[in-house]
Order: sequence, then C-alpha cells, then structure tokens
Amino acid sequence: MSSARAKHYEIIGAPFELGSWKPGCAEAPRVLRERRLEKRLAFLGERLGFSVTDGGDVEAPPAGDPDARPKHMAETVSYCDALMARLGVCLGEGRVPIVVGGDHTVSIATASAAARSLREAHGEEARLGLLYVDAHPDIETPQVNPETDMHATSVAHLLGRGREELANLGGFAPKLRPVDVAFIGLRDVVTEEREAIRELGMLAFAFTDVERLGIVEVCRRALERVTAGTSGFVLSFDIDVIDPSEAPAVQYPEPGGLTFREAAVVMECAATSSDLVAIEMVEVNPGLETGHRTADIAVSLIWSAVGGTML
Ligand SMILES: [Mn+2]
Repeated sequence: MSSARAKHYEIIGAPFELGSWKPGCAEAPRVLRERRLEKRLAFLGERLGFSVTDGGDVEAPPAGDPDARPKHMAETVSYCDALMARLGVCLGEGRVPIVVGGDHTVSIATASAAARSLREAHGEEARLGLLYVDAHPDIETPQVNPETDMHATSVAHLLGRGREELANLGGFAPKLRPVDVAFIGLRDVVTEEREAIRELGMLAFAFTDVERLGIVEVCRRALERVTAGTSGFVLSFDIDVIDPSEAPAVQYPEPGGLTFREAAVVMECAATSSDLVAIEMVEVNPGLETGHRTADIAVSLIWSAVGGTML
C-alpha cells in the first residue's frame, strides 16, 4: 500500500479502436486534449500539489484481415503488448497513468501493467483490484462467441479466460482474481457474463442496484472490495455507463445509465484512496455528437478522479 496520494500523473493516449465494431474511439485522445484535459488537471495540481505531464499516444496498428476470427486478435495482442510496455515505464517511474482510449480493449494493457508493477513492488502474490464502471461487464470470450468484439472480452482476459495469447500478456496469468473486481452500473449483460459473475462470485452492481442502494453505498462497497487484500487498484471508466441523454457519444446508447452527478461521486470516491494506481477513460466516440458534451464530461470525470472537488 502506498502511504501518500499520487504526486505525478501522466496522460497516455491509447487510440486503439479495432476492438470495437464501430470506428471513432481513436479520435478521443485528440479531442480530450483539445478540451484542455492537461491544462485542467495541471491547474488542479497547483492547488492539490501534484504535477501532470502528457506522455503522448501509443500509436495503434492498421487493421489486418477483417475476416479473421477472433476479430483483430493479432493487432490486439501487439497493441496491448506495446501499451503495457509503455505503461510499465510510467508506473516504474512512479507516475499514475491516465489512459485515454480508445475502446475498452486497452484495459487489458492497463490492468496488466498495473498487476506487473505491483508484483515487482510487493512480490508475486500481490493482488490487483479493478473498479470497472461500465454498462457492460466485458466478460465474453471468443470461445463462446467467435463474433464478439474484443472490447467485450477485457475482464475475461484479465481473469485468465478467453484466448491464451491475450490472457498471458506479459508472460503471466491471471492478472486479477474475481474476488478483487467490482462492477458499477451494469445494464447490458449477456448469458455467458451473467453466469461468470455468478459462478465466480464477483461483486456487481446493476443500474437498478444504484437506484436501490444509492450511489454512495454502492461506491463504499465497491471500493471496499477492490482495496481489501490488494496492493492497489485500477479505475476503469467506460463512458457508456452514463445515460445517453447526458453522454450521447457512445456506441450503445441505452437508457437507464448513471447520471453525470452519480459518475462524479464514483470518481471522487475512488480518488479518496491512496491505492489508486491507474485511471482510464474509454469508449468516448467524439464523431457521434455535434459539440463536445460527452468529451467534456469525460474530462470533468478525470478531473474528479485525480482529486478534484468543488469545495
Ligand atoms: Mn466496456
């Protein structure tokens, strides 16, 4: 466990979109920068005592054979490998990465890099927590659904399921134990995922649980889960968890999502922990909106995740 809040953050763009059926997420790092992500964080850092740097992008490879199954597996493995290496440098130098996707496939690299970093610091038994804030749990596997897009398999691969070449990224697996994961905001879950959540005993809060329990209680339980017995946790935020009436620039605009205010509470809650080792914001698809409403929400939420509060 780290004893102090992060002093250095590094923005790393991950413009990878081959894990998703609809292009556009690759534009998000550029657009979030245009919306003054670094400046807003740096200004906050002057108040709170941290620095922020922009480490640029880890460039994505071109698409290979569109008919290959699983979809874009070779490109996904090579990209996650490169991103994991880049994040390893960032973590190794004591910075907290802020990964701006790209689609949610990039979380395989983010959590793998974080897991390796914790193992290096605390030994091979070190455990990584994952706070996964998303409308989808992303526990599909290509074995059960050969047509699945890779961004729907991230958590499965981190748990050591799915395809070996991706699950074993960095030469070890699994990256996570099911008991160290918490989901917030689920509202689109397929059968394989529902069964996995049940069988593996994963902590999952559907959108209706947020209504029933309230976001503060959901956050309290989720944070407890991802920090108990772990050496650090990753906050992985998929913008599609927010209701499309507020964040329309997503692939699957389904009603019933979190409000911006609830999402900000999640971020503020995560930010209270000194165990937060990496932050990611994924699936913003700027081309699906006119204006910058969703991108601006994403920037504001990152601001909250690094400790930004109104008062
Ligand atoms: Mn996702």
